[in-house]
Amino acid sequence: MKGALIGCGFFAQNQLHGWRDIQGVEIVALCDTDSTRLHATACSFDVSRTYTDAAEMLAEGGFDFVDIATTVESHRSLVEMAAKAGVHIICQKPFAENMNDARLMVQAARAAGKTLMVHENFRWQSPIQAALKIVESGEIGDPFFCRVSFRSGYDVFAGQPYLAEGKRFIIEDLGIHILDIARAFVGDVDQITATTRRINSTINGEDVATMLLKHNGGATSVVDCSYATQRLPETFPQSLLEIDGTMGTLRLDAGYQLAVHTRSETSRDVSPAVLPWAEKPWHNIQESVLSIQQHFVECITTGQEPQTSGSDNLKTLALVEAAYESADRGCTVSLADV
Ligand code: NAD
Ligand code: 89V
Repeated sequence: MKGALIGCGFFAQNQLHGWRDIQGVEIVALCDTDSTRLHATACSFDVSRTYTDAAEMLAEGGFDFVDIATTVESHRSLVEMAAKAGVHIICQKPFAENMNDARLMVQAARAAGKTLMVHENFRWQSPIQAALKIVESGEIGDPFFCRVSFRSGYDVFAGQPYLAEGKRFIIEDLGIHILDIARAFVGDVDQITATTRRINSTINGEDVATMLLKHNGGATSVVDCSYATQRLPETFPQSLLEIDGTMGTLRLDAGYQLAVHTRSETSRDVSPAVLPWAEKPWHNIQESVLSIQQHFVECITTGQEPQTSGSDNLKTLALVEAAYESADRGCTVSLADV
């Protein structure tokens, strides 16, 4: 299977390592409007076809899928172009700038009959997958409470300076992953109530968000995110879990310690692998990049719908929009209205 990647920035380097680790996949073309980044990346990953214009690359073709690793402003036009060119698409999060764009992107891929998946990789982290397996097995019964918590003081702005510039920050960039994890554990959501704060006065957006979710199936979850939390040991980029079920509880604690309490108690270390190209503390995210890309390839091969398809991701994106609306208006927002 041949692929092309658009956007050779900070995070794309992980994606290119991931593609290189998947047997039977080859990235044959790269595109970036910044020719310095483009050529440095082409040289590191030994890719001979390079383009500064995505339309030109898509017109020349010669690949089965495109990996869109640019920031959100370009996602709609690139997804629509790729769909028109008749290739499968994996697109970074946040999927779109608004719900209207996101719906049109899903329609474009559907009309082309091509797979569209969102690179929503946090649920693919191996500690989260280990916890999901336990909940799905029924071991703790029916989950009625879920807390997904990401609290850190890590300087994300060093690697991703654009995160300090936008009017929106933590819900759109990071909360989107944490909300998606809550959906993976306890399903879709009816209502959300959120509060936000900006603690770091050198950035434009909010860096703390606390969200209360009422899920369709009756569970309640608390999703809390902060980049203003100085803690030792620093837990970046760990998502911690507390799930209470009718027959037991599950906790994913700091340091990737997974504990399950039913009639008996088990606890184990579920630390992610450190892949040869990975670097701590990012190894957890880096391993999930490989896993989600493997899932994408498997879905294309078997024709199955990806877990985090464009259409599935509309529900995560709607939660982001509803959370901002709730925080702005100081009220609970129904997802039916988003
Ligand atoms: P970046 O700014 O470092 O890289 C983006 C690159 O895209 C730049 O080199 C830019 O020149 C290029 N680009 C922009 N528009 C283009 C266009 N139309 N055609 C070709 N090239 C174009 O950004 P980043 O930090 O790598 O983030 C990229 C995306 O990845 C963001 O949406 C971000 O939210 C996401 N991200 C995801 C994770 C994750 O774990 N899933 C982690 C970090 C970043
Ligand atoms: O995953 C992300 O989207 C990243 C980070 C983990 C730093 O928030 O931006």
